Amino acid sequence: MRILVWAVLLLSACSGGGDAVIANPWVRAMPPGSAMTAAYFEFSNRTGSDQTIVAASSDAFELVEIHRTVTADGISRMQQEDAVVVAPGETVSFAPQGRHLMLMRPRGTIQPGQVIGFDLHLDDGQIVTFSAEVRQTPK
Ligand SMILES: [Cu+2]
Repeated sequence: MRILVWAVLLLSACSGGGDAVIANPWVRAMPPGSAMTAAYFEFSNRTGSDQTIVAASSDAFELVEIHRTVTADGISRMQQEDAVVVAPGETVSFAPQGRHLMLMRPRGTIQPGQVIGFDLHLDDGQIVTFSAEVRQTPK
């Protein structure tokens, strides 16, 4: 019986963020000469409690930050966000002109069609993994 319990615990620990669902992920193809780009997706919380994204990482970039584009007095600028709280049942969009993962210092050439893996780190220690294709425009 104890073995069964451990198996269940292991399974839930390996499911990568449990009940978070990532939809429509993509990475904007890098313009020539650019040293940074962004990743977009929708994050749905299918659990019964808040899920808080506190960091993101990728093997393809040395630095990944959570940013939000805000417009004030007609000027758009990006702000770094320390945490994104997703309420139960809620979906948060990372989309152009809004929240995004800022991808900086690529470790190699980033080409359209390439698939890049990401880890989203939650405040409870869970990691939500997903992969996103590099493209000029969303699907
Ligand atoms: Cu940014």
